[in-house]
Amino acid sequence: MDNKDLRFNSKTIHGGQQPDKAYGAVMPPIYQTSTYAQTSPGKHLGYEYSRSANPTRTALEKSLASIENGKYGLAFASGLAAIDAVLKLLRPGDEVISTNDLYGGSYRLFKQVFEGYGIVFRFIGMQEANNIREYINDNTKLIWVETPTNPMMNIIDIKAISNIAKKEKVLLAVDNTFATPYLQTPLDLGADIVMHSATKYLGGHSDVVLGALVVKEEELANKLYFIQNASGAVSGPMDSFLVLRGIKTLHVRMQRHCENGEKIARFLKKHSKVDKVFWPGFEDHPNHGVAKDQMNGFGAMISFVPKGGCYEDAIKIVERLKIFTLAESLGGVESLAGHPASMTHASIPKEEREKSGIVDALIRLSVGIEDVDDLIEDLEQSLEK
Ligand code: P1T
Repeated sequence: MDNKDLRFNSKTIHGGQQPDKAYGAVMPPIYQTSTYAQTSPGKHLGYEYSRSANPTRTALEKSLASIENGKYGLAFASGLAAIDAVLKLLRPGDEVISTNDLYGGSYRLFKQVFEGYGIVFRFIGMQEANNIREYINDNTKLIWVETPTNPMMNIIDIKAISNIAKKEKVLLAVDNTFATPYLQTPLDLGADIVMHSATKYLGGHSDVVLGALVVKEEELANKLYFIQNASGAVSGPMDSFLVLRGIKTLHVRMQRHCENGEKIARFLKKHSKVDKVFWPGFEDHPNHGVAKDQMNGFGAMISFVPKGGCYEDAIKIVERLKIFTLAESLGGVESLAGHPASMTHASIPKEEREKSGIVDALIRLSVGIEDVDDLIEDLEQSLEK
């Protein structure tokens, strides 16, 4: 059977994979080498130098392409390195329309690095897809969407945005880090580029930093491969192996993440000490209908604001947690709690942050796959004190 025809839960394990040619190893070996022997200049077994390509990275790139229903995968040293490669498709004067609620590091890369090279960024709310129309002009070359957004869990209608992008001949890139291809496949909804911080759910074990891009179009893939090789922020063999291993259990982990996420979200929503909870699975979430249409579940990322919440309340709550670890990042098997205003989104000026709802009292949870009753008890003790 061609790997392309497999269902998602088999693609995570077999997609794009073949036993290693040397000894039939079932898992691709970690080809920890920088270079490859040539019998004559340019005559080799397919690899010349590990910045250009490495067999372990190739195995991961094929897996990424398979699970995202794309054709070409590219692995980078981090999620931000993957975003950096996309932005290098642009030229001074080009404009980007981006969701106004996004990972603080992405915002920092846009504003503090690429604005310096003459790229113009417009950060807007995209919950109503038509909002983007008035920001599109002849210079607009890229629309950057995170959905669900980090950390407000806004849902953007990928198909609706893609219809507008296609008509206007603007590239659409979707950061699929929070959803993963288990929950949504943006390329099937019309996106041109899907991006991942594979550091999160794809790796899944909080032991690796890695980024990914997946595309369908050959011309776009070649431009990105050129940038990947020319700029050189590639993932190393060991890190590529770890993410490939992580992907093999993505579907079972995500299933439990989603089950636990839903229980925690509903627990928080009815808790007397909690004011607001942000999770796309709630029937009253503003874009719940879109989430139901474009996702196969609602994920395990949840943000909330404690009642009467101020900065100090939020800090006390996260400090008291015992099973949730206070840490940056998300998507690992273990539950994490974060304080976006002072951690992941601290690089966004307070005024900008608050416009999209990232108030000082906001707490973000990455619900892991522990026994959910232990997680609920932990939140209970932390909120009750
Ligand atoms: O950390 P890195 O692998 O470079 O990925 C950056 C990135 C990109 N996109 C999204 C949606 C992300 O959440 C991240 C990284 N985020 C965190 C570290 C965090 O705790 O939110």
